[in-house]
Amino acid sequence: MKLTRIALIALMLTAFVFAVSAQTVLKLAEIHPQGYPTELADEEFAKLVNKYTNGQFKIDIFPGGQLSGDEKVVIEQVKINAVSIARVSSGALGSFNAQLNVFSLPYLFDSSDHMWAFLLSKPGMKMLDDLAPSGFVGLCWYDGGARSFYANYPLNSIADLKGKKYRVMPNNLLVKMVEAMGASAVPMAAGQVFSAVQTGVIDGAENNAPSLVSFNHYQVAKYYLLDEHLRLPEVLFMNKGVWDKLPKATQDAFRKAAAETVAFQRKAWDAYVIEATKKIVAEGEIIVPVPDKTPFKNAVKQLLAEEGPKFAQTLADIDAVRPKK
Ligand code: BDP
Repeated sequence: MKLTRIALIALMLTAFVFAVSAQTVLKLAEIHPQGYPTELADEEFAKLVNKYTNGQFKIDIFPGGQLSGDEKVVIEQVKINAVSIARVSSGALGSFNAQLNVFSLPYLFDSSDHMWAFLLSKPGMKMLDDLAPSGFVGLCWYDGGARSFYANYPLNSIADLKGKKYRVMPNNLLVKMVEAMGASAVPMAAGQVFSAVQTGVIDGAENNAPSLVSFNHYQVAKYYLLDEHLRLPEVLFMNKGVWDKLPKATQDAFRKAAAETVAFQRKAWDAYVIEATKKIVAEGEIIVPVPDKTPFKNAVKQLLAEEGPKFAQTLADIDAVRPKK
């Protein structure tokens, strides 16, 4: 009897010591390599989480698509908690959470300022919470700049897209967008684009300048037409089951850490857009500006008329923060 009690006390003591000293390690997946603006923000997030949880939580970052070069697979990994946290594009996440697809509507925002005015507004922040039914908790938004078409043949106007094959992220709305602009859409993972362009399976793709560098696409697609059809915010998010088990104080620490990385990432982003653009120009990329985007906007008018009503409230909220011209 006495022995059992001693054993019980010993067990409780061990459990207590373990609970105090145990460190929980969570994996974070990132498709971009070390030093890329979102990866730097992931690192900052990990550092702040560690600090605000007094070392109880450690976040291990797997950059450069180490866990998968396919963001769809990464999102599935977060869903089953094979990976607890990831940073992905809202274009990819839109296939898992229909509301996010509003960002896949072309020419949604007038500018980066407009996008951020919305993302940081109440309805914009609420979209992070609204990932819950998909099994995720949104932590914060990051900048993903503006996306434009690039190809392995000269690109000067929308007419040059006609009949060509362009890669899109696996998302039906993005397929429809590219087709409305006259090209055939080929959904595939970012990690496959380089060889697909190189071997002529596709003629081009669409992305921001930093991604042309991070995926080396500028090496095989020398023509970049700055039509800026999309501004897809990036999302840092995690598995909801893991989140729900965290004590409130830890959840607050995660939220505080995430919120503090936003300004950090935006600054790193702006600097890297300039650096990446300089790099691709130096490497021989032909960049064609598109001062008048009317032909592109006209091409997607019908699509917007069909898809817009699905996002009526969000579109009204986005309109409400549109900067005055
Ligand atoms: C980049 C995003 C990345 C996406 C990629 C893509 O940062 O998350 O995976 O585009 O096109 O801009 O798949």
